[in-house]
Amino acid sequence: ARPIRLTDYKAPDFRVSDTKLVFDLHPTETKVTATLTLERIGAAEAPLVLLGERLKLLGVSLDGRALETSDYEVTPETLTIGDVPDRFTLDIAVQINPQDNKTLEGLYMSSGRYCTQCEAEGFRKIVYFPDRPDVLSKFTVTVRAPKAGFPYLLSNGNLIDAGEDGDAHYAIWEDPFFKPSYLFALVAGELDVLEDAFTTASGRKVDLKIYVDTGMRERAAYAMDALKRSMRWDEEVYGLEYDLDLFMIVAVRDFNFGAMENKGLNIFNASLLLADPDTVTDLDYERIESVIAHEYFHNWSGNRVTCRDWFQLCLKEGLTVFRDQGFSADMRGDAVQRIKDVKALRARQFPEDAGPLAHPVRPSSYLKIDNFYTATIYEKGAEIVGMLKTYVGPEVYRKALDHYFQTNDGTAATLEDFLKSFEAVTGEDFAPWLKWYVQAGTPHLSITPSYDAETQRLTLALAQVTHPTPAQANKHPVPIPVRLGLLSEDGAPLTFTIDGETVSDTLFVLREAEAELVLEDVAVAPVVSALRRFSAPVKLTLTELDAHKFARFRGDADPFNRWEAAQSLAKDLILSATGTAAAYAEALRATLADDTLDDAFKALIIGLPTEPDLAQILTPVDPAYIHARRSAFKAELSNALFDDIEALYERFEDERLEAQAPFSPDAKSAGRRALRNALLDLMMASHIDADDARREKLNWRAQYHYQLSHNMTDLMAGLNAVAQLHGEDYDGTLEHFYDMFKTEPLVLDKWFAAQAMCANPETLNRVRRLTQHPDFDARVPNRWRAVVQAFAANNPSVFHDVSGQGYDFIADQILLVDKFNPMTAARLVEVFGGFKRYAEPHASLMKAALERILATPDLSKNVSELAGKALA
Ligand code: B3K
Ligand code: ZN
Repeated sequence: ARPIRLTDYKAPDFRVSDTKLVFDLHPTETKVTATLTLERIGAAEAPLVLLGERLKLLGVSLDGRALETSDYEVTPETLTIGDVPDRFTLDIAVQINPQDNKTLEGLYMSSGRYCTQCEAEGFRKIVYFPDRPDVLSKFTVTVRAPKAGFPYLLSNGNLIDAGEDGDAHYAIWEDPFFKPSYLFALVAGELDVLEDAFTTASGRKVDLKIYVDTGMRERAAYAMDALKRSMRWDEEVYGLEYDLDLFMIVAVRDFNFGAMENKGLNIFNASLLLADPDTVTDLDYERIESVIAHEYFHNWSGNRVTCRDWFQLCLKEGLTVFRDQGFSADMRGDAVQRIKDVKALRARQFPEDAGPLAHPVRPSSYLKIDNFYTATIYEKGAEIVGMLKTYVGPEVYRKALDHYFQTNDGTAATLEDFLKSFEAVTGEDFAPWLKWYVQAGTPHLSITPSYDAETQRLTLALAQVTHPTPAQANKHPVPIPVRLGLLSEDGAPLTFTIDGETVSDTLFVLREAEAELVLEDVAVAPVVSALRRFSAPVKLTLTELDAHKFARFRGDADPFNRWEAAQSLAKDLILSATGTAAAYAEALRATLADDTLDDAFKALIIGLPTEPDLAQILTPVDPAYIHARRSAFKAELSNALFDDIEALYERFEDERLEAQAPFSPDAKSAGRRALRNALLDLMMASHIDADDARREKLNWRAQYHYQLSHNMTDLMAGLNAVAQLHGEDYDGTLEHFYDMFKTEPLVLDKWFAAQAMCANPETLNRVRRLTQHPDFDARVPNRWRAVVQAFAANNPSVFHDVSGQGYDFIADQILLVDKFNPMTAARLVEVFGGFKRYAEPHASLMKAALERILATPDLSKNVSELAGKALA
């Protein structure tokens, strides 16, 4: 297959000012008719090339005249009409089979309902069309289906007509906003609806409707609340209002990813919408809130201003992630949100950027764009917007964004257009920032301080380097905003003078490969707190004493760096074979006793770096060593603090039993639960080498926690505690859980995932057994991910078992799912991505698994692109 390249971009030859679609829905023989109003805007001799896949063409007419088969050419991916006038109307009729469509792209059936997923290139599986994001059209859609079984017929925009026709009925939807085909959506079937309304800042009333499986209406209440808060927030923070009279969301069970921002008709994976205390955890509430916001925010960043081509994907995704992170920070606290976002960035994006699948935030070529919905596009893309905001400050940032939305509204834009808005409001050249978009790899930043007590001067030597990545050997410096402050060794903030001003915090932008920064009037030898709030997505090496890290752990004024110092110390201590937990335990004890810190922050700081975090800094990676060292360190920490954490846990336990307050998902209550559950988890770690009395106590605690929980958050924490001990109770507890929730698919996903993530070696056989379980179905992406993805991505010590059986299992699963759902199968290839960094025999075994995948006949483009790159 030939790659698509950014440099080959060519503007479309035809405009489609108007698109009328008629759907006659049928499970295996749906008829789709498109009437397109076309106008030539390119070369006079250019033929009309429409894209289409897996379509049965029933007929084409041009300006009302039926075309002969000799008038056009059909290939498996195109329909080409050679000789067309400059303005004309084209009628196309095709037949498709939604029931057989297990790719979950285009029009497909889920739980007896019709639904669609078009981004990025799914519309071409519905009808022939110039299916590219820079062709914007006004859509009018007629949906026709039997009344029985399909009472709701939904599409984008406003309902303009509806009626009956014997046993069938129809609805006609008109979307007044020009949109690309990837934002088209249709849903038809039996649904329950939760209704509400929102009045915009300018006083317009918007009807809000969330459609869910019958009987699930109450579980949409939290999503509705999150939606209204998102709408208000976007008005207040970005000055952006909703633009239609109706906003609909539909939850479906079978979905390849999280959710989709179709204009006026968002479609959600049910796992990111349905919520109540008995079936979802606090983490689910948090994710639902942020994804509801994300898809809603796309209405401006994505829909009103869309992307010229798919290389610009991060124009909408990076910006929208940055916007949803801002929303979550306002809802739940900036420091805690920032730590979670950086954890996610490091867990997913940093390894990607350091391995064979590294690509720029704006890639330069691809085989399947589906493969580029990556952490780099989303998370690193968001970091770049964040750096721009840090650099220009919040007020100028808002002006630049106002300018961006005003000047690009109704168009398909590029990253250059985005940066132009920063240039327009500052008068500065933003070309250097474009390097962040076109250059792959995480920059390494080093800072070496030297203090002269006599002159009270602190000199910081800063340097940056980005290592070569595949197909990009030479790297250039990027602008790196470095926020930094000083503290004394006992943790008090320390002022200094820069540019004649006395401050305790400053922002320096490193633009070249090296620079020197001089801070004056530094009264004592300082502790340097650099890259505060993680002001740039880089790997920092700061030359400092461990005592300085401890000082920051105990009292950095920047909460992010306080957490960061703890993580950095823990990483060093875990990986050095001689590290002991004593001093670390003392600092953690002080942190837990600090009443000025909130519970959610404390819960985060209790969490040690994960095994994948540690794998990023140990070369070659030895998964068994990492697992053993981390467990030993955690056990030592647990033993050192046991009485404290137990007392704290008990205090919360009493409080919980006394309060009897109804469950609330708010940030404060969730933080309390997170802390109590983190304490439980840390207590459990002491089971290694524990005596009988301790073991019995831990068993009892885990069971008690599990049995006395009144919500899914605590229940899962209890189940995970039981799993960590992996004692006699484990199977019985799993059975009990299964019996309670066997009719709740979303909860069963948690049950499957908890087993797949259990670090006991026995899990290797268990995951195979789980794929034979009557409730397992590889065709349901949520269920498949709950077992297979959870195992490969979140259970490193077992996945990387020296036998190579974990690799074999995952390779088999990728090949199995690739036969019917390539998009979802390909997502999993990345778990083999970093194989070259692993110690033997892992590296060879992982490589063999990739080779076996790549050698399989009839592999999809999706999987072969990623497996090929991973091996290169
Ligand atoms: N834009 C969609 C992602 C589409 C993925 C297609 N493979 C959801 C989102 O980012 O909001
Ligand atoms: Zn998005």
